[in-house]
Amino acid sequence: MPANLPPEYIEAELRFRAAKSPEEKLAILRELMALVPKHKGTEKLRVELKRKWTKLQEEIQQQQKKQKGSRGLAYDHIEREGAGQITLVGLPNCGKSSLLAAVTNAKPDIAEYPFSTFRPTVGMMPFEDVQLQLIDLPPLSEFTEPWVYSLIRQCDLVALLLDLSSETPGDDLFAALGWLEKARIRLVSHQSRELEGPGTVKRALIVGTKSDLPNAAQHLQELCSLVDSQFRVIAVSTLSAEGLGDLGRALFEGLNVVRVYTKKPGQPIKKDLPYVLPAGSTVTDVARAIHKDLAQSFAYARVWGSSEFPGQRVERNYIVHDGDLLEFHE
Ligand SMILES: Nc1nc2c(ncn2[C@@H]2O[C@H](COP(=O)(O)OP(=O)(O)OP(=O)(O)O)[C@@H](O)[C@H]2O)c(=O)[nH]1
Ligand SMILES: [Mg+2]
Repeated sequence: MPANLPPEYIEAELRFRAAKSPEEKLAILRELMALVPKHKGTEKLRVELKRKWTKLQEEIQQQQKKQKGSRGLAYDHIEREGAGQITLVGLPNCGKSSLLAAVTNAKPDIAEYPFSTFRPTVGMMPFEDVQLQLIDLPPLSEFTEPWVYSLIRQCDLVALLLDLSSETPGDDLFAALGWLEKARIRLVSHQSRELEGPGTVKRALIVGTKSDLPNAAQHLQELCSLVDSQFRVIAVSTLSAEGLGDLGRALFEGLNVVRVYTKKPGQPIKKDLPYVLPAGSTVTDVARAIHKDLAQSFAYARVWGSSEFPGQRVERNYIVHDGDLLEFHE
């Protein structure tokens, strides 16, 4: 039986053949499917169009998946929460995900084999009265996707993890720094005040992992003499829990922030949840964090903590310290 196709169909068919992108082809295919007359003579043709339709849809889906992977649209930014954002960075299998799982409630994938992490996982680590935001990342290697470096550039502190059971701790350190350098990221001491480029300069500290394994102590020594106080080095084990108790303070200190508490005049001296501000902030900065009008309107503040005597009256540009309690007077 002849198909008896209308001239519009022939015309659309020609456009279909000339179309380049799968999206364009799919749009014309829709037209073709609507134009083809529905009778016995076109049955084979309609099956063929349906087959093409399915194939094109699969092709488009795969293309979208690939683009998402390579551009990492979903992972380019992670909203900062808590007292600061810390990325867990290191070579494959060094124990990043294990550390996240040990100190937060997050459940990242952990495996004996390398390259087990392929997306970021966020966890909140409690430290005294604040929370530190940790981000577990895929490892540094030739396969590292650009979004990993984007997240490192945005964080407040890098925790560079190095496997203390590795026979070559020094080489590992230089390999990790080398990958970062290629992405124009340079790590400096957590105390460094010089954060000007070229590229991105990030404060960092080194976390030696798997300290329970043989030769870890010796490798830790090697590493410490190599970095020669350029970076603070802490040793931890998620197996024995060694060092995990001190990790919170080390990371908090690495963030270079201060916790400041406030109370209203006449209220008893009591520390509620703190405001977290960059180290070096003044009393006026604290007032601004509370409310922008207060920054304008207050006359002076009283400080309990870093001041010479409790409740001392201080000026607007007084620099606050971690743990200070402030009382604002209009
Ligand atoms: N003995 C010991 N093994 C550990 C410790 N931490 C991690 N491991 C082991 O090291 C292996 C790798 O751990 P992961 O946490 O998956 O390492 P990772 O750095 O996240 O690995 P990638 O995501 O693949 O880069 C696993 O077999 C862990 O059980 C530790 O403190 N002690
Ligand atoms: Mg991992």
